[in-house]
Amino acid sequence: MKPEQLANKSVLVVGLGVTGWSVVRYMQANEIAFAVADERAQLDDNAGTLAGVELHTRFDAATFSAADVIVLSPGIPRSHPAIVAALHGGVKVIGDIELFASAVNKPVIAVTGSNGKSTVVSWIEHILAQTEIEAVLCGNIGKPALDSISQTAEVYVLELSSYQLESTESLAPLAASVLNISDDHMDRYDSIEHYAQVKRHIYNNCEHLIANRDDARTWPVPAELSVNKESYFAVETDNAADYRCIERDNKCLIVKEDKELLELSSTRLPGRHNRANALATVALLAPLNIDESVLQATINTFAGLPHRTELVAEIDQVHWYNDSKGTNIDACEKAIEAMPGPVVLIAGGLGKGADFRVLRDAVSKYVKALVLIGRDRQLMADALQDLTDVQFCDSINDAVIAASKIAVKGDAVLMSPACASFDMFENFEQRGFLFCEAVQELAA
Ligand code: UMA
Repeated sequence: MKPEQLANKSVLVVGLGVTGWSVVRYMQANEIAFAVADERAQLDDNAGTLAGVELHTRFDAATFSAADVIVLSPGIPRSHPAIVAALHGGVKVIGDIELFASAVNKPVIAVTGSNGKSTVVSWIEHILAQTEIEAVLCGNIGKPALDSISQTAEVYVLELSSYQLESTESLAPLAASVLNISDDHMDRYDSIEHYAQVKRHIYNNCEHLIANRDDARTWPVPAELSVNKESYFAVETDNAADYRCIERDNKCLIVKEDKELLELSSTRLPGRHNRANALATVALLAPLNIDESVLQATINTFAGLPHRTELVAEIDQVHWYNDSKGTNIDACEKAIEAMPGPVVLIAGGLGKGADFRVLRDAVSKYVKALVLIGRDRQLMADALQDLTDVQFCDSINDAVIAASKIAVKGDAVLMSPACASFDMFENFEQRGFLFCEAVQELAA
C-alpha cells in the first residue's frame, strides 16, 4: 500500500518492537496519522516520540475492528483473536514488508527458508560489496526493511520470515528462494505443509524462482503462483538441477547446467548445508549477471556469520563451536553432521512443539554425549537418552564445564540448541556470547 492509499485512513500499528518502530518512523516521514497498540505496558524511551499518538496497551477487538488498516508486527500471529475479529470486519491487515514493497522501485532479492537464510543473504551482500552494484541488506536479519530504504540502493537483499510473508501480498522480487523447509514455528502453524505454503508466498510475482531440488516443500505449486522462471539447486546428486556441486580431485566445484562455474572451499563454512547455501547464493545472483571472476574471487572469502557453526576455540585439540542460531532441529542436525569429529552436544531451551526424535539418527551416529539445558530439556532427554549419555545443567557456564570434562582430543563440542533461547536468555545472540565467554574462560 502506498502512502497516498493510507492517507485519510484509520491506521493502527500493532506491535512496537524493532518492526513497529520502523513503521512508526515510516508513517511519520510520510505524514500519515496513526495509532499504536502494544501489550507491553512499559514501552521504551523512544515512546516520547509518540506524543499525541493514541496508544493502546490491550489488544481489544473493538479497537482493532475500528481501524481501516492494521500494520501488524511479525511476532504477532494473524490468528490472534483481536486480529481475527478485525479481519472478519473487513480491516486490511498488512505487515512492514507490504509497505516496503510499494515504497521501493529497485530490484529485490528475497530469501526465506527454515535455515540458512541469514547466511545466504549475507553471502550475497558480501559478494555484491566487491562489485559496482550498491546492495542493501535488510529484513528479518535484524534490519527492518522500512528503515533500510535508501536513495542510492541499486538492489535490496531481503531476508524474510514466514511471519513476515503471512502479511505480504505485493512484493515482486527479481529473484526469490525458499532454501529449505523443516519443522520450525510449529506453535504458530497447523502443519509443516501450512508453514511451507506461507514460505512459498515469496515466489508470488517473482521473476526468477530458485527452489531446492532436494526439498520438495520448496518447490513451487503452480496454483499458488502468478509469474516465474524456475531454477533448481541440489547438493544431493541430481542431474536435473541447474546448480549442482560435484567433487573432483578433492575439490568441490559448483556446476551450472553442466558448465563448471566455481571452486568452493569448505574451510570457513563446513557441511553440506553450506554447499546448498553457496548454490542458492550463486543462483540468486544470476539475474544480476555478476562477472564469473568476481564470483570466484569472493565466494570463498565470506567468513560466515557469528553463532552459525562458528569455530570459537581449539583447546587441547578439542574444537568448540557456537551454533546458537541453531534454534530448530534441522539446523542442529546439519551442524552435528558438519562437525570434524565425535560430538559433545549442548542443546535445549524452548522446543516450540518440535519432535526431538527427528534427531535420533544424527545423535546415534555422531553424538557421544548430550548436555542439556533449558525448559524443554526433559523432552529432549526423553527422545534421545537411550542413544547416548545425558547430563542436565542449569546454566550455559555449567554446560561448558560439563562438556569440557567429557570431550577428549579430536572431539568437537557443539552448542546447537535445536531450541529458542527465550526461557534463559534475551535472544540467541546472548546465548552465543555467554557460551563463547565460558569457552574463553576454559582456555584462559
Ligand atoms: N507484542 C504484543 N503482543 C504479542 C506479541 C508481541 O504486544 O502477542 C509486542 C511486544 O510487546 C513487542 C513487539 O510486539 O513490543 C515485538 O514485535 P515482534 O515480535 O514482531 O518483534 P520485532 O522486535 O518487531 O522483531 C521482528 C522479528 N521478530 C519476530 O518475527 C518474532 C525479528 O526477527 C526481525 O529481525 C525484526 O522484526 C526486523 O525485521 C527475529 C526472529 O526471531 C530475529 N525472527 C523469527 C525467526 O527468524 O525464526 C521469525
